[in-house]
Amino acid sequence: MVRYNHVGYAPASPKVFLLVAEPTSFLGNGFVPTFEIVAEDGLVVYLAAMSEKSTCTYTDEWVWKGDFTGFTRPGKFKIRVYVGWDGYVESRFFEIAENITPKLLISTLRSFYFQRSGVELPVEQAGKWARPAAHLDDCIEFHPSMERTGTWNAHGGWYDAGDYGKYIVNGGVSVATLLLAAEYAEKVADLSGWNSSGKLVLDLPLFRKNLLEEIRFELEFFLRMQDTDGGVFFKVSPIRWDGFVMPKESDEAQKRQILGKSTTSTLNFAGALAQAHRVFKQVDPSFAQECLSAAIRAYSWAVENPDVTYPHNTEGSGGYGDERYDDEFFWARAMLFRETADDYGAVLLSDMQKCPPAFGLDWRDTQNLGWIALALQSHNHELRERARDTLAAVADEIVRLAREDAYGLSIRRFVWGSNGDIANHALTLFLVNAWKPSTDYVDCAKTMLDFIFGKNPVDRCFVTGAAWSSPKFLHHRICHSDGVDEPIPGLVAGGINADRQDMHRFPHYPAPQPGFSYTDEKVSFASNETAINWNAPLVAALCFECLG
Ligand code: 9MR
Repeated sequence: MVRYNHVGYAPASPKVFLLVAEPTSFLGNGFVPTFEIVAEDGLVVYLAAMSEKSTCTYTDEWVWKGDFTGFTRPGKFKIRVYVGWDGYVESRFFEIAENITPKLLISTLRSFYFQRSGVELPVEQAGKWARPAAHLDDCIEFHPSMERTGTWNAHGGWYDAGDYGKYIVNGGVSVATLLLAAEYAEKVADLSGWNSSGKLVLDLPLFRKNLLEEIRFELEFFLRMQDTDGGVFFKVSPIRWDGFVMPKESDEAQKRQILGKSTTSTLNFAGALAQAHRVFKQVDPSFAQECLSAAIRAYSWAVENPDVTYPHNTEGSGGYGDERYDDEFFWARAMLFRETADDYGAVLLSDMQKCPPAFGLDWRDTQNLGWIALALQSHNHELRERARDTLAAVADEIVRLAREDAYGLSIRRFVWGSNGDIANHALTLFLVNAWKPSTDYVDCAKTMLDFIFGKNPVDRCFVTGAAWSSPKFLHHRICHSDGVDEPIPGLVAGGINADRQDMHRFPHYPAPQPGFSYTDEKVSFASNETAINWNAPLVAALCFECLG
């Protein structure tokens, strides 16, 4: 009945938890529970009343809120709530510690290393999750629909999710999101001298090195996916869906192929590689220049080929189908404008009108990356202020919606990958906070992250290896075939998905209400798969939380 962050809280973070009960329970009208924070030695260290109850529409629960933000002492504690004259319910022990967020940041970033395809993960780095190189993809054929002979080198890149596909559209938003984290990590190091303050909870130079290496691994794959005419192939996938086997066995069982070249994949590439120029120009100017030239060539291809659809073949791979191109054009143009100051002025104004910002990023709706690029560029102050004000209005709306919701969320539907949406809304708040500081934004974002780490209707921490309640049976081929009991750490499950597209596989969802649409079972690809575009905003949001 107690809903809280199962990993724990940083001392200075808001600490809000919930008590939930069915409306038919003994907790009738007018009853206001009290709660205690109990230390490991049994001593009560904090005591307060909970707020009046409200209701949660997606779980049909009564919900009371408890707040112990004022308690900041590091240690291990549990929450005890008195629910009657002599009855109480308790949480498990959780931590209050400075290093909670840095640890989560490092493990969620590291999950990208474990998603690497085509290379060996040696035991010195991967430990018990070491594996040999497979899916080299350095000499693969084109799908028959492309009517193209010959072979292509599409080596490297991250696996998308629990499957062995590699998709430019989803890789693009993911790598762009990590690039935002990298940009911010750089600024903090430059501006604050934080490392010398004595409060070392994160080894910033090392973290930045890891982050840039991981990003570059994907970018090098991206560069290989550009055709000689500037267009960018859409995806690399096996011919049929793989069973739950390791990459090596998948290689023995079947071939892999390149599929499609579309306007969306080409513009995703252009946007991400233009941003890569910004991030890498200090550390490796020639690589940065290579990224920018490739981005410009890709953008020119898209201008000449403005509505080339995605490959509709989904045998062995996901669709990532999207036939609206305005938002990708906006993203690519805004990032190129930021890097080159070339005159996209008039077009960008019309892009802004056509593509109002969303609450967060999505593989399909990418316009926020355009807005963010404009908010961060320095060539045109008027555009910058307009973008900042527009995004600030979005952040205000996120906070308003989150305050209305029993669990503190601004999403209004749980879709496939809802944890990605939640992390993305948090990331929007952190980003806007960078130019318009507000504790409302930061507190609201942190509360959303609490949801991902346990304060949710299904009483689960959604990130592998992070807490006692973390997923054990992720829909992830490697996790089920590597012979290691523990799943690869740092992977976020898609989470609650009211659409339950996997009912034909007979998953055991705990209750019929939409808020209970999650189950930690391998068959539940609709709620229990992981994907890089859900992990990336979580990494970025944690990065902002740590450094900001
Ligand atoms: O995240 C994608 C979700 O928005 C779509 O509704 C769903 C069905 O098309 O596909 C999801 O993406 C999957 C992709 O197609 C293949 N790799 C696994 C991805 C996560 O489930």
